[in-house]
Amino acid sequence: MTLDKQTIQKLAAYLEEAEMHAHDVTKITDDYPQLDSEDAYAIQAAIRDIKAARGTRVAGLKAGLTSRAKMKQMGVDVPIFGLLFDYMSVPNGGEVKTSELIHPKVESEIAFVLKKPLKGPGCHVGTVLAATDFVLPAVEIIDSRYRNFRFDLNSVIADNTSSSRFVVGDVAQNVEGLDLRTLGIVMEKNGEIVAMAAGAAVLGHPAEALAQMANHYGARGEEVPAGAYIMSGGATAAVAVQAGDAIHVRFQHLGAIGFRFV
Ligand code: 0L1
Ligand code: MG
Repeated sequence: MTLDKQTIQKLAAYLEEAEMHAHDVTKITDDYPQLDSEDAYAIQAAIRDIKAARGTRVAGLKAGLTSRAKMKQMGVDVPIFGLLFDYMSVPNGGEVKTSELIHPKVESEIAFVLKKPLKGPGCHVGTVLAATDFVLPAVEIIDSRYRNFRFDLNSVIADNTSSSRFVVGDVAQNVEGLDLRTLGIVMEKNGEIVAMAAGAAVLGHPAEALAQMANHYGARGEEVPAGAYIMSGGATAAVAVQAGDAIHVRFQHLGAIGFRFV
């Protein structure tokens, strides 16, 4: 850690205010280049506390930067982890208000709900599958608070990994007999295919993202609790959207998700 408590609070308030008022800001490492990943996760936790004081609750967890392409772009080989809040949930078939967002992008993901807690270190794909109650299709709407979506790793961790909105599909499946690596996803914007993927695009297996998440929390003496809703990270590329766009995503074995930007 390089920052004191007061600076952590100040930077959390700066990013949280940008999110709530949908305006972009300069990245925090411009002013604090020494900021490390522990500072960044502390800022993210301080954002959670600001929201909790207002009655906002954590609705789930997410892994980000889970595709090789995004990792290469950021020069990292481990994913990052963020929080999903109650007001971020958009119903399947619903609408997302672009006036509440800065420059949204959509990415398709496989989500997990756990029946047992996951406690690292030592979690792997097998541990995760044994602890999984069911999987669901999901779409994440990411919206960096940083100008032009430009950031470095620690800035984006602090900015709660660009969490903004998420849509959960209606088809829950047991993982037994389901090969999440080969599960196909086709994403359409306004009736045109804009991205395609298989589950293996996420770290070779989407459950690997949860294993790394559990190991990350485990190193901090925390666990991923039973019942948690967890998004494993974008399998498809993130596609920019604007008001008027309609998104439709088909997931093999898991049904479809559709919603609009207004
Ligand atoms: O969910 C994600 O993979 C986003 C992580 C943060 C990077 C970005 O905003 O693209
Ligand atoms: Mg994501």
